[in-house]
Amino acid sequence: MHIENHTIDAHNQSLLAGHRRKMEYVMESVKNPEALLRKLVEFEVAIPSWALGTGGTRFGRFSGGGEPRCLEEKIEDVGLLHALNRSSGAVSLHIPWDIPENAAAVRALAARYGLRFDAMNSNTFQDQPEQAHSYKFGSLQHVRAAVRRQAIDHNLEVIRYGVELGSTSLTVWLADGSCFPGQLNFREAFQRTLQGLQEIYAVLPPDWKLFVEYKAYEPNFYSMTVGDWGQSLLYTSKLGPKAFTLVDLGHHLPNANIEQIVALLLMEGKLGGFHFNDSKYGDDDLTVGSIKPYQLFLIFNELVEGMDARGMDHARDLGWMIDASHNVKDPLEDLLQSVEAILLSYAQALLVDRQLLKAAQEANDVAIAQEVLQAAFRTDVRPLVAEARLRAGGALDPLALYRSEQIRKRLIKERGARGVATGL
Ligand code: LRH
Ligand code: MN
Repeated sequence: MHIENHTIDAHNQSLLAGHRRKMEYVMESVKNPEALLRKLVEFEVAIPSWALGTGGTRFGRFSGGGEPRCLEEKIEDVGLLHALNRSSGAVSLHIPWDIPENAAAVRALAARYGLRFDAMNSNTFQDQPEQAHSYKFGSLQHVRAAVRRQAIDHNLEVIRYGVELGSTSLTVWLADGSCFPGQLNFREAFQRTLQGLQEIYAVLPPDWKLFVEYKAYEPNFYSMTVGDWGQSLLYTSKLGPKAFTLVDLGHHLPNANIEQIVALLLMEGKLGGFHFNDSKYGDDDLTVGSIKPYQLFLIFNELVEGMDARGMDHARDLGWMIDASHNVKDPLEDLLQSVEAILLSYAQALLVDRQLLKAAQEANDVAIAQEVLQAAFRTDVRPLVAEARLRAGGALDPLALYRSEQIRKRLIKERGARGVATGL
């Protein structure tokens, strides 16, 4: 499904007057708006290839129809998102759910939509049909060397696909752990896992990064062998300078202070990137910013402060990726809302008056410190994010245009109502 530029222009024309009025007000009330707009135009978020169809739970899955039937149609859908918001210029693939049979052709197709390939994701949490050894009791942690070998070889294969596609990073999320006390020797499981990661790290191409993603529980419910940021940091510190910790917002125990975790990982130079989503209870994989938008703002506040302290490039030096699952929303609408929420939080974090905040912190003026933060959080930056889209050639209101163009209806007509996309 391709959306014509003239369709986007006509949509923008219809909204321009109202947008200009809102921008006039924002441009007066915001310090240095042009610099902020440049940063927003540059900022892009990678779309997960496994979240372009309807997600489900063990209790059921309710397909919305028109789902991509192959990798090429997934790239088409990400291309559509990028045409609408000009901030989704990368795809993150999951292997073997999305094996590029012809990598050169897939790479060329993506380039036609202005897309590049972000982190590759390996999968040693499911048994594939012809697989020799089961991952029931783990992969890199497994007591049997043959299972560990199989898992290491899979990750090397994923790196090979990534090199062909121009990706420069691998995300390893391990479902490994235990469900009952006594099931696992924690020390030996850690050491076997570290050894496996070291073999993977050893073959990383020079310009690649290895992201080690942690998770507090599920599918194991007593221990996870990469269970929290501390354990991930232990691995990445022992692995070397190309290994970093990946923060999936849904992978924490209730009430964890994720913004503090982010600040400290950044301070250590070991923050690799994010899997953005939102949750109320567990790894709910809900729309970004739909449940805890203030937490997302506080995370971006630490990111802007910490990245500037290290002179990092906001758009390029960390992995910005979404990891969500859409049980009741149209997957493309959900992703449009998620990208929007990320850009809104980034824009608000850029508005924080750092001098005023520092002065309040130095004076232990707690009330003013809160006022400074919430002044930014309570600023309506939607016109700024829309303006950045407009300047980048996107739609002022991507969701409205997606609806008015009846894209889902057209996808169902083209692909049918029953197709099931690979992924979660
Ligand atoms: C695990 C996870 C991981 C992916 C999977 C699809 O919960 O967040 O990042 O491999 O979801
Ligand atoms: Mn994730």
